[in-house]
Amino acid sequence: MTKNSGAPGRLSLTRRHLLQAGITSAGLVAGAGSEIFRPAAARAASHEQETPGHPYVPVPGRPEYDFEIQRTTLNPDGQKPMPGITVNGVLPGPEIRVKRGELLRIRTSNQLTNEPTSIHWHGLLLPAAMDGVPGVSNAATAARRMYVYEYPIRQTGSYWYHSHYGLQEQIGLFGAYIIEDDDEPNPADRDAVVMLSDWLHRDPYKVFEELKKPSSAATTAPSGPDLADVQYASFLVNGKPASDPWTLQVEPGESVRLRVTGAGASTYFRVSVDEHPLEITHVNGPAVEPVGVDEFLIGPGEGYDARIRIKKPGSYTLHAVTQAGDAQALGVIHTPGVKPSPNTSIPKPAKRALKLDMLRAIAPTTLPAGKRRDLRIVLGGDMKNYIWTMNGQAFPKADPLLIRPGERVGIELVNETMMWHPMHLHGHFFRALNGAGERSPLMHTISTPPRQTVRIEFTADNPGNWFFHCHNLYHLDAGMARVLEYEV
Ligand SMILES: [Cu+2]
Repeated sequence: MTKNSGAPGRLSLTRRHLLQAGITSAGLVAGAGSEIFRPAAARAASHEQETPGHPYVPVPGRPEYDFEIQRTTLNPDGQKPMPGITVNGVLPGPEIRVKRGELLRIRTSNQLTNEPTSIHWHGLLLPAAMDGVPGVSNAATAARRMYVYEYPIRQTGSYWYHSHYGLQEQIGLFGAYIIEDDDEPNPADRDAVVMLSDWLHRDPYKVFEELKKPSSAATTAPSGPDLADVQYASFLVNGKPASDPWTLQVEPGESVRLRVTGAGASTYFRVSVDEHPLEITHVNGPAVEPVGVDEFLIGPGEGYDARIRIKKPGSYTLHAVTQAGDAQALGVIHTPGVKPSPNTSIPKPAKRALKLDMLRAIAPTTLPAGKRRDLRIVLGGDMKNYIWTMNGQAFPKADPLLIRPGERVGIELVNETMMWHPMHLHGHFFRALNGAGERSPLMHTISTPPRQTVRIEFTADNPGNWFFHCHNLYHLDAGMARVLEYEV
């Protein structure tokens, strides 16, 4: 059974156990009593108890969360108190941990006095009105107003949530979102969330303004790839800096699933663990055929679950090195009785690094038959004015991409810029056409390297208006986005 390190106290019994024990699923949440996790067990029980003479009909578990979105002073690296916006005052926000088949409700209360907010559930297949993108799928939640998100959980894996309003994500409004699988194909003895983020000692809106000033932009084209356009003060693992690192205690012999999320606003990280090869078991949520590597690159909005086997007692540093290679976030994994001792040296790039063409889904992902529509999208940029475009248009001054229900939509993403763009599609999984044929992996975010082309395809099976955009927050705000709209 999986031990959920750091999770608010949900029972980790499987539904099967509960059914065997004759307990209704309302019992699933009984006993969980933390502040941020208020079960609906009491209310649910009055409606959902088995009645003599009536057949037993399973009902979904109904986990509920209360999110209070607040202004907070944050000082994660201990160097400079900064204004932040968080859920329930913590960085990262509280972890959501649910199971497939449940009906999740999150009550959000926007306690900001002068600013709207909106929460996006990143990678979730949900009804469009729950997607949390102001002006695309939802209205923003105004200052001092509430909004209740509720939707069924149709998938499993590691995801996250974050603000989709302005640059709130950069200053703390994000958290982990885990969906457990009772029939996990790539199990581990223990799991741990590893959220990688970047932290500024400046107002991100000022940083953005400066990027937009022609004087600060590069006046000549860079000769090589451009790996970062924002200078950060610190890089964090689960909100903790390298100087006071996040730690995880494990047992020798155990397998540990690290649920690594790229929660930085604009940073790509190279991730490795000292003395431990990594097995990539899940990408962007779904399981893949486990593949052995020594490091992987993860960008904003991407998710990779890496399994390690703790061979012997010790202290092992998890490194998340910025793509530019000049700084790192780190965490320490250690066995009982061994003092966590961070290795602060920056590892050199490993030879055995994960590549897109190494990924294979665990089962065929071939799309059902349907009319085909092919789109070609050129990712472009005007660094002088800091405008980022898709087919020459900068959102919101951009045409929608029209698709029809049931179509198979192919998209060729042609990156003509010198930067990486993690392109994220809301509300759907797409197949990354990486040469794996019928086993092409399912993803919601795919990195397009500088001057390269990637191809994806998906079935238009979730009508609504859906954002498709670069998950570099500054590129998004500078226009690299489009809306996919379903026409009839
Ligand atoms: Cu981008």
